Amino acid sequence: MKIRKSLFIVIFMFGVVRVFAQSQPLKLWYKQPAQKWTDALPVGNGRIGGMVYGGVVEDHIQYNEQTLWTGGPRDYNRKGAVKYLEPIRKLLSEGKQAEAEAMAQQHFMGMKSNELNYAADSAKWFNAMKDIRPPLKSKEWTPITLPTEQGWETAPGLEGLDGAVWFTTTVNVPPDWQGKNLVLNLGRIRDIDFTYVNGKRIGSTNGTAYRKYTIPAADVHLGSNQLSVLVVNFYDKGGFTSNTKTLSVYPEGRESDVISLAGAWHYHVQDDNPPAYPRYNADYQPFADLYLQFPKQEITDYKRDLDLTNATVHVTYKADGVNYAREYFSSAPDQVMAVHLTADKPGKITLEALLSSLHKNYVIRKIDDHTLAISLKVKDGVLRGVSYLHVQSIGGKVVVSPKSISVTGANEATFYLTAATNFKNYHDVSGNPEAICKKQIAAITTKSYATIKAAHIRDYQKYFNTFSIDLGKGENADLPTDERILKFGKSPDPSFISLYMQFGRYLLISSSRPGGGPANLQGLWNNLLTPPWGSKFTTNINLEMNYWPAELLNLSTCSEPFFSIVDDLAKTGHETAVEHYGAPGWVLHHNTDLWRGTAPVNASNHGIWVSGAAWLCHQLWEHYLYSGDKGFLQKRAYPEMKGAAEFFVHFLVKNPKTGCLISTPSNSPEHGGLVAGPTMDHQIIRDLFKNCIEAAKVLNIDRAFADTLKLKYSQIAPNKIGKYGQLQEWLEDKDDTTDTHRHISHMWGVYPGTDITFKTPELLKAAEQSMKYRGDEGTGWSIAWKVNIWARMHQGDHAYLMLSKLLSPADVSSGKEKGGVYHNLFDAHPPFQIDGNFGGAAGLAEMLLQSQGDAIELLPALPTALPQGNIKGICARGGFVLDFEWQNGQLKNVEVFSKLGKTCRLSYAGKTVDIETQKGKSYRFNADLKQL
Ligand code: FUC
Repeated sequence: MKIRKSLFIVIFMFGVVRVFAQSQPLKLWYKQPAQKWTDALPVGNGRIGGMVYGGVVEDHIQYNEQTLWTGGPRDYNRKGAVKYLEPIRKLLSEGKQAEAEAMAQQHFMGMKSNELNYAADSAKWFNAMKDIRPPLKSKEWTPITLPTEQGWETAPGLEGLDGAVWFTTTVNVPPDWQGKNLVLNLGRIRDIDFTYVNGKRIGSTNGTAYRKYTIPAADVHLGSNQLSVLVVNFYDKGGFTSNTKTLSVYPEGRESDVISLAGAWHYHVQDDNPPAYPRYNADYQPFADLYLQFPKQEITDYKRDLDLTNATVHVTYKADGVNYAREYFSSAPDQVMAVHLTADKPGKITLEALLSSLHKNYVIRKIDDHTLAISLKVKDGVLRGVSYLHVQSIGGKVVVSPKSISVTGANEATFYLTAATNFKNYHDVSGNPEAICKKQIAAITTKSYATIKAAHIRDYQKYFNTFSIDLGKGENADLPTDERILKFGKSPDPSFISLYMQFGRYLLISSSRPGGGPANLQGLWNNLLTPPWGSKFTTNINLEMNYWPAELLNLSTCSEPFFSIVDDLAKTGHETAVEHYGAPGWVLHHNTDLWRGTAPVNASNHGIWVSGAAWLCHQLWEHYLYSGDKGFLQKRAYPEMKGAAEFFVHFLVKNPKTGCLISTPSNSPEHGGLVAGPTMDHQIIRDLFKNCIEAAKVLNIDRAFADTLKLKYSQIAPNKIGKYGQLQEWLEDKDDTTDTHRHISHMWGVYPGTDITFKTPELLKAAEQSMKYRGDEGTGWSIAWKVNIWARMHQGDHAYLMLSKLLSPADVSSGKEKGGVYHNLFDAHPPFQIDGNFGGAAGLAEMLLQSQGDAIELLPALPTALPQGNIKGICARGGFVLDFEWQNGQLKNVEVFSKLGKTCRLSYAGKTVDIETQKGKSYRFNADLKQL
């Protein structure tokens, strides 16, 4: 076999050289530019992320910097909340859930930003708005098409706007309407409207009600009538949000005689500075947009791709006999995003580069003859951002104006983009983004594009090439990715599955790098000022799921940002433990953000969930199991695990009915309201106690504390089987077998926990029953979780079925909320949420190898659909890295590399072998697990 050198990579591990080949094209590719954001291709260096549209006449790279969020350092805890803990518990124990939730909502939820001043400030602001009379329309008014179903923010110029906006149009009244009252139908308006006809107010409504106003006949003129509406919007989506059919006017009683008002209107912003709306959590923000505008040309042979083997995006096309090529990447070593433009004939690169931003407060300025900058400030918060765009060209002419960079007749041109904010850490915003950008651009000006690109690829492949997978090639393998998605359910395409897994690894490497923050709900990529769920960190499944593939798929280093957010949360979470529970240690509820808030947020029926810290700690312990890193355990993980356990030692209370310890008040994530004793909590707390006991033993410390935990462990309410043979989600046997809720929290003990295994067959059977009742549909992350759970149950075909659902096309969905993939393989919750990408990649691995028990199980849940394969670099607990092959659904051979020199127990098809290993050595076995 001829070996292509470029495909081979050398990895040094404990002095041993391991060489992995990536065996098939690992590309996402398309025959057309992106139309939508979820068609665009992501690049990222763990801090600067870009979404490349690849348009021919206008290219667009929407970009992010990981630390640009709304808000600022503040106390998220509600002083005195602890006074209500016992009363809430008491109400719950008396079966008064509604009363408990009401009390908790009023007194126990965390503090919102600007909560104390908002009522007075907004009343004052609103009073100033509400009496403003309709101004006369002038030339300054901007055209707009109404309605804007997704809010006025979707209209150019109104992005992110909150405040008061006038809208106006003309109603032409025909002669036969004269003398009639008219009915004006305006649909839903967010949030309040003041509606005028010919300067006279005819109605005003506050809230989501449909607006249907009567215009008295006396106020209607024949011919032209001026309709003016002042819309006051306090936060988020604003304006006329119904569909086109709604906006209309007709004479009373003659509904069919309707004039549609949908279409051309004009607007004028009255005031875009309402007081900051109170928020529990901050939102991750888009940074800015780079536009590259090219001369109009007829083109052919367009292609756009993302190459996962070297983390570069390409656009190529032909025009006028010239081959054009663009290459894009985000470099970690040089901390810049690069866009490199070439043509195969000299002097053909001509374009204008522009920067803009959705943030209202932004300024573009010229830095020098090769550099343009954008400075911006988030609206509700303390963060500022700066970004430099620097160009280097060969041949041609470069002109930097105060607004843009133009390149004319160059042979090639390269743009380097930096971005930074004043965020230093969750309590320090004294950073100097200008200085950072300046330094980074200065550092690259002495380097060639080839050098910067080579450093990027070297750095990226250090991560990426620790693992490879080949599941065989299907008949759709050569199709563009968007077409491949559509065909996936219809004909086998195993290399699409391996591509999806490697794409998950690509996303983790691109969004989570040592020194940076963890991947949020959208990883690193967000184009909206008010993104879904704030694009923050949701901790009742989502943040944890982002890191499921890290250890297993040989990307342990990418977990560092996860460990660092835990370091922060253990500090802020201590304050919450004190203020809300009067407890030692630390607690985290179901959401956090850049500022590391840990208090309960949103509604009391799901925001009071106490097990976030304990779940995060599960992953700290897992890191120790995979890496054997005692220093990490001693200095970082154990103190945090201990803190989380101390909280629960204090928090757990005796259930008067059973005498067992229970977690109350809490919630089975987002299901069933505020309760005492959800099953998930008990599984997670048991796991935490067990791991703490084990860690104390490894470190030979805290014997007395470990004894306390042992005692408490045995007293925690056990998993219970209910009347339908199901695993009970709650203390009471009240599960509804027809309920297909997306959260499957009581399955935590199956995956990622180990409370329920083949050693507890009755419970495992009950868990399976619950999974069947819950069904196979769900949001992206829910389906991804199900892949892992069915794999843990050794039901490969069911796990595969779930994986196929995760890979179903999101863009042709029936309108029903279901998971799938967008054209760029981003996971659809819907909308986009990255956890499904990560959970899916981990789920496939879980089908091929498991090591949560006493042995490393090979092919524990191999589906019939994947009869052959070859995997290299998959990791197992105990410090082992495995390469193995299978054919006709049977193991062919396996090689185990030992990083720590521990005993290795391998198991396959009923056979088990134990071998003593030496650190840094490999061991080969045949299909019968006979050592070779
Ligand atoms: C939880 C889930 C939702 C979504 C959100 C970010 O609230 O229940 O489905 O994933 O997090």
